[in-house]
Amino acid sequence: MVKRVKIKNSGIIKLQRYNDYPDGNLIIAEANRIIPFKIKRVYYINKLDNPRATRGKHAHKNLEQVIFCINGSFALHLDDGETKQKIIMNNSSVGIKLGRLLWHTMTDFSKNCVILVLASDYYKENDYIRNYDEFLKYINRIKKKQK
Ligand code: T46
Repeated sequence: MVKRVKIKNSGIIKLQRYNDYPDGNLIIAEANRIIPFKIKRVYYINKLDNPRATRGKHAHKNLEQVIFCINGSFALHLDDGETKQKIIMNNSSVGIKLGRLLWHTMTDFSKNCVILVLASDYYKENDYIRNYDEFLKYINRIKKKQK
């Protein structure tokens, strides 16, 4: 797992963890506290048996999320339009914030990989930007407006 995230609108989120090995671990995520928003949706991705599978390849206009790898490992590729970073996700108590306007792609799933995502809103397809050139144009439009 990475020590520092250099991408805008992202960051590392470390959950409280009770290590009771050999009786297992207990890991806690509280909304509006360690998770920086009210959680409206939870989804998980499993059965990632195809080693060449690629998921994500999009950005969100407004949605905020925190992504965890709660079993196994995968590679998370982040891109804020200026900086790119690859993060190996392999620690179930450490999540990465996927803030607004962050192009993200997931690859290199281990066979036992399970991804858990906590999201600030319900599913809305019109919040997705699924084309990379459109993503760059969208960011540039926002930057111009902010000047
Ligand atoms: C994200 C990454 C990390 C729904 O109908 N409701 C939902 O809540 C979700 C998440 C998806 N869907 C539908 C939309 C598509 O027809 O499920 C289908 C697969 O979704 P998608 O191709 O967007 O899956 P991923 O794994 O590429 O992306 C997902 C989330 O969609 C996305 O918000 O940030 O995980």
